[in-house]
Amino acid sequence: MSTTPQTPLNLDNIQGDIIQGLLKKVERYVFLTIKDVELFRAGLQQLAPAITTATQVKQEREMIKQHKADRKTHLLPITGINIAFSRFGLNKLGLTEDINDAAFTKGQLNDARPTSDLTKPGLGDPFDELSRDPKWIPEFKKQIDLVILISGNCEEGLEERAAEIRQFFGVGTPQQSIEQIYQLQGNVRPEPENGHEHFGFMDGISQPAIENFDIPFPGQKTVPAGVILMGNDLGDISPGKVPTHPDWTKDGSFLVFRKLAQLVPEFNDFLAKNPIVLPGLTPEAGSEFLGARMMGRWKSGAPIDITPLKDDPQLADDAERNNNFNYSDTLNVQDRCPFTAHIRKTNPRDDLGDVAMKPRRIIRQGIPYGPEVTAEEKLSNKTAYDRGLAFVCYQSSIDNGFHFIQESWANNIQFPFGKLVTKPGFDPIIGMKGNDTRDFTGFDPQAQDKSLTETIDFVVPQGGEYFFSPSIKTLKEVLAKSA
Ligand code: N7H
Repeated sequence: MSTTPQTPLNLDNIQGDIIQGLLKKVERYVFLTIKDVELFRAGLQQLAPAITTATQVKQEREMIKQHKADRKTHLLPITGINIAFSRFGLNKLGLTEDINDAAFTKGQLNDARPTSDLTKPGLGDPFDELSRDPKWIPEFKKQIDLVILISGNCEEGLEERAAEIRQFFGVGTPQQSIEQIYQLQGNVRPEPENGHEHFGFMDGISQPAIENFDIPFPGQKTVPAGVILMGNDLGDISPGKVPTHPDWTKDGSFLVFRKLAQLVPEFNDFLAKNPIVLPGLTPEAGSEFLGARMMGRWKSGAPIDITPLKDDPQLADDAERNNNFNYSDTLNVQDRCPFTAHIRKTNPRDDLGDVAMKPRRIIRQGIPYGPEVTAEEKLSNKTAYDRGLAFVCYQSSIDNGFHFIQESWANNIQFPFGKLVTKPGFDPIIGMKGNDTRDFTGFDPQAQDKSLTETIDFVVPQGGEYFFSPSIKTLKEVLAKSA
């Protein structure tokens, strides 16, 4: 626990999605370019008061808690709006100074292109051999200046807010100041899969707690606010560098967006074909076990570091217990959790220790998109409809956060370092190596260096961009103000 006195967060100045997440059953991401800067600024002045702040989200969460305590079952009509700008958008609005984040300045398209630098393999997205461009949908290869996030508990509520926004920016009139490049709408999956992503695993269980704001659950690590929010105490520094984010970034955060398609029938087919064989385990249970060891949690969300051999849905639902593990008893063995399991690769906890982990923490706020798997897809083991994760995460440094986690951990076959197995392999969920196949070890508790090869990617990046989610003050007093 830090003894340094810290300034409380100015929740009125922070956009609502960053530290707590907009409340949502559905969420639309609208990707736009600015056609006319001055008209856009005028629209932004109207939009700014409608942006959902962290204060509002905090109140809404309390309202929902009360609503549930009163045993009311109808959904409260809550909607939300947030906004974030790419470096193109900031430049158009006159903010051209260096924001001191290489990934943000480069943009995600450049970051996703294959590199010849073996020490910095980048995001590793599959690419077209001729153009060397990542195999993204064309919309994400265009210049995107900003993204507007609209959330709600139903389609109607969300559409009402979208119409309001279109009006601010004169859409469909001669005063139109923006043009839509693309939009993606996500939705929480229907019951009983509510809260689970498309591979079937419960998501959104582990987030860092923010010092001076959250009360951490047992095992939940606390990070200084500056790890997520720029210009805040401690943490808002790159290791070895002085904090050099410009003043106008204070209370803002970088928003990483990735459209990650998930090939669910193919993933399930892979599990079915490679069950873990143990005495007394049926092939179905062996497949479920393999999935749990690739993820580090059972589908219910129960962590395998605590319950390695069988699922425990009660543990999964218990916030006092479901993050209370740190691999400290298994630093060199994988009887419980493989070194390559998705949650161990992306948050290796005591494999690295608190000090090294702090600058690498991110807050994830994504939502699944696309329909449920159809009977026909199940039968053919082939994806016919686009579905996946609208991946969103926040951090005060993309270089230290998302970019580092993807490049240096998920895509790095030697990470975590210093284990008896010197090349644990890729993160079997999100590890990428361009157009090559990927291996991972540790899945078989009885033969921990045995390796499995994924010949196709079950998670396919289809595009994205790096954005900056400004404070309300910067939105009103800098971005919406005429130069
Ligand atoms: Fe991951 N999944 O639903 O299968 N992730 N993730 N992720 N992820 C986590 O602990 C998933 C992706 C992290 O603190 C869980 O909340 C899928 C990227 C981190 O112990 C599940 C995709 C990055 C954690 C998933 C995807 C991360 C985490 C367990 C892509 C960053 C917390 C639930 C389609 C580069 C680890 C939970 C911790 C957990 C899934 C992407 C990072 C189920 C499907 C791109 C830091």
